[in-house]
Amino acid sequence: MSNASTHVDVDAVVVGAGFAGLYAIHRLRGDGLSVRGFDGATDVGGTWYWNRYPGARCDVESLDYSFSFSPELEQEWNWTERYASQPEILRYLQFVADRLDLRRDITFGTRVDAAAFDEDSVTWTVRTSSGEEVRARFLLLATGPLSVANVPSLPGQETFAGRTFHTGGWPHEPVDFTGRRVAVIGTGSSGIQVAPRIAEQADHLYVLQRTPNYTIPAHNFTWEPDALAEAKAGYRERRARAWQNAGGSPNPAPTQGTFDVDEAERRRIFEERWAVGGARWLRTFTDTTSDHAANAEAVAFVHEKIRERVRDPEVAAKLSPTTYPIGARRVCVDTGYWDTFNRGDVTLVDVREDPIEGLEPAGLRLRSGRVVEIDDLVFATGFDAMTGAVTRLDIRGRDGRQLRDEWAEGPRTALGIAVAGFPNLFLLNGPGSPSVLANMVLTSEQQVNWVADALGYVRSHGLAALEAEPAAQDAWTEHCNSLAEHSMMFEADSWYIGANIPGKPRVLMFYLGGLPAYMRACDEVAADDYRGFVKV
Ligand code: N01
Repeated sequence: MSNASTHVDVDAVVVGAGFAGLYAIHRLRGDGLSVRGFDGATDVGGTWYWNRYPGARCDVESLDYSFSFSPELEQEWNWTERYASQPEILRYLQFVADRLDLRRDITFGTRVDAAAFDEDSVTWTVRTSSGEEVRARFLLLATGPLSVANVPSLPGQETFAGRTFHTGGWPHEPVDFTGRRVAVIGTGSSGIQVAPRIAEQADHLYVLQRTPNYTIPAHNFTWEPDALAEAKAGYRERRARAWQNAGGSPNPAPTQGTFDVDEAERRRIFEERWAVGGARWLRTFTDTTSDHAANAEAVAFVHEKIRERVRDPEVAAKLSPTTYPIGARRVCVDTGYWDTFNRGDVTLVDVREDPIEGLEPAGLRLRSGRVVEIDDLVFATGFDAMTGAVTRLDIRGRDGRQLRDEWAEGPRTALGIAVAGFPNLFLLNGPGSPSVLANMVLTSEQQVNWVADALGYVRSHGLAALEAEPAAQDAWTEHCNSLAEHSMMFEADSWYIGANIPGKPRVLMFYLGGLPAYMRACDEVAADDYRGFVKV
C-alpha cells in the first residue's frame, strides 16, 4: 500500500535536539523532506543542555567530538581545549543550529509523549506535552542513550531540609556551594567529574561511593593557536582514520598483546600511554578487555597509580576497584579526582560497607546509625540508559502493540535502528547499535545517513514504509548477544547491562563489533535492497 495521497502535516518528526536530532533535521531537510523537531529543553543541546554540573566535559577529544559532515563547520569552529567542557560543547551546538538555521523547525519546551501508528494511512500520529497532534510518515527517535535521570528513592527524601540536585538536570544558574557541607552520591563519570569541582568550594564534601570505578587522568590542555591550526589542517585525514576505528577515534589501534613484551617494557609502554591521558589508555594492548591475565596487568598498574597519588593508604585501597575487570564498566576520565581525597575537607564514605538507609532533615542516615550531616545533596546516580527514553513514551505500532511491552524482556531491534511491528519508526543510537561505545557524534551521523537513505529508498520506490522483519530482528539481536557473551561486560554490574535500574532486564544493549563492522553490516543491508525489511 502506498500512502502517497494521505494527508500528513510533515514528512518526518524528529524527537530530540541533541547531536543526532540536529543532524537528522539538517539531512532530511536537505533531502527535500518537511521536518518537525521537538525537545523538552528550551534550546538545542540534548545531553549538553541538561548536564551543566561543574566539571562536566566530554571524554572524547573535542576535535573528534564534533560533526564531520561539513568541512566548513570544522574549519569555522575553534575548540579551546583538548577535552571540551560542557559550556563549550553547548556553544558549539548552538553555533551549528544557527549556521544551519535548524531552530525554525524545532518546537522547544515541548516533549513528545506518545506516537501511534495508523495501519490504514501508514502514518504516525505524534502527541506532544502541549496537546498538539502531528501526523507524519516517518518518526525518528533521537532521544539519547543517557537522558532519563536515575534518582534512587530514599526513604525520608521529602524530609531533607537541604537542596538536592541531579547532575543530569543541573540548574542553569551557577550553584554556590561556598560554606556548605555537600554529599555527592555516585562515583561514575559524572560523580568523578563533579566531586573535585565541588570540593574546591564547599566547606566539606562527602563522596558516597558504593562501587569504585577505574578512572584515567585526562591530561587536558588548552589548544595553542598554531597547534590547533595544524591539527585542523589535517582534519580530513583525521576523520578518515576515525571512521576506520572501532571506537570512532583517530588513534591507532593497539598492535601488540600484553605479554608480547617483557615486564619492564610493558611498564614503560603503560607509563608512556598514561602520560598521554584519557580513555585510550585502555587500548594500550590488544588484549586488555579480552584476556583476564592481561586485564590483571592493567588493573595492577592503575592500583599502583592510585596508591602513588592518594596519601591515605586506606582511602587509596577503597578507591581501587577489585571486584571486576577494567573495561567491564565504562572507564572514567578525570581531572584531579584522586588528589581531591588528599584534601582535609573531603571524606570518602563507603556505602557498600555502611549502606544509605534514608534521608532525614539533617542529612543521610546510614545503616550503622551514623548521620552524614549535610546542607546539599548531589545525585550523580546516572541514567535509565539506552531504553529509558524510548520506553517512557507511549509508542503504539501495529495492532496497538506497545513498544515498551515488546521490550519487556530486553530491547530487540534490527541493526539497533528498526523494530518489527513499528513501520517507519527509526531509532538513532538505539539498543543494538554501537552508541556510546563509539564516538557518539560519528555514530549519530552514520545513523542519520542510513535512515535518510532508507527514506529515500521508500520514496523513490513508491513504497509507504520499511519495516523490520521479525526474523531479521531476531538474527541481529542474537548476533549482538553472542558478541556480548564473549566480552567481560557481564562481570560487573553497570548501566551497560541495565543493572543500575531495579527490575530492568540484564542484557548488553550495544553492538560490540566496533564502528567499521557495524557500518558494513548496515551498508550491506541497504545495498541488498534493505534485506530483512518488509517493503510496505
Ligand atoms: O552514571 P553511572 P554517570 N546508592 O551509572 C551510584 C556518560 N557520561 O552519570 O556503581 C549509592 O556510571 C552508582 O553506584 P554503583 C558515560 O557514558 C560521560 O556517572 O551502582 N550509590 C555509581 O557510582 C557514563 O558511563 C561523561 O554501585 C548509587 C553512580 O551512582 C554515563 O554517562 C560524563 C545509588 C552512577 O554511575 C553514566 O555516568 C558523565 C544508590 N542508591 C557521564 N544509585 C564524560 O564524557 C546509583 N549509585 C566524561
